[in-house]
Amino acid sequence: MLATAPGRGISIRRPQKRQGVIFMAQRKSVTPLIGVVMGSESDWDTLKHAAAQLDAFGVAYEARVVSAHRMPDDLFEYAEDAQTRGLRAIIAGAGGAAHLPGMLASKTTVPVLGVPVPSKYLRGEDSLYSIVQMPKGIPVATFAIGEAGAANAALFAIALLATTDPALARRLTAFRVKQTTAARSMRVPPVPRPG
Ligand code: RP5
Repeated sequence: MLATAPGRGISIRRPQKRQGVIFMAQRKSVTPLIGVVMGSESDWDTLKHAAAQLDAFGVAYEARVVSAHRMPDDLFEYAEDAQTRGLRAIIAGAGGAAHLPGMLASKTTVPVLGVPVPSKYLRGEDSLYSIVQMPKGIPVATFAIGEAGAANAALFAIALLATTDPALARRLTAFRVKQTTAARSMRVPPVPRPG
């Protein structure tokens, strides 16, 4: 099966509440390859940057709220079904105690990419330490706090898929070349002469 469906229209649905789960930005009639899950709808401001990156590469994904401490049974079910549903990676973002990524990882062998969400009082340092400090045996690949981490988690997931999808690999290379070209054209303004 192709990992991506280039050229197909993306159907962005309005967030829709169903049994405590929010479904967003799902591609019609394409099996999602990447799960984007978060502990609260307040995390979407950060996780939407992962979704946008996946969209930009035409990678099919699903986005859901699966709160570890408020929906533990849903979390277990999501993790247990991930492999059979065809998910190739799960991007999991949470803030504060942030046990969502680690708990998901403990219940599935599908790679979990953790995104620390900025928190109100500790600016996401709590989320980062919580996600990155997994004890030996259950890994969570942990990214930067906030939107850069979310976008990079998506780029990492794309790189994983690209190992078996040459068309996607070419798009990833083109993306890198574009960034390089943009950086090479950057100029700094001249320093004003004193006096
Ligand atoms: C965590 O608590 C979520 O991941 C979120 O970052 C944080 C706050 O959640 P809300 O109070 O905004 O629902 O579970």
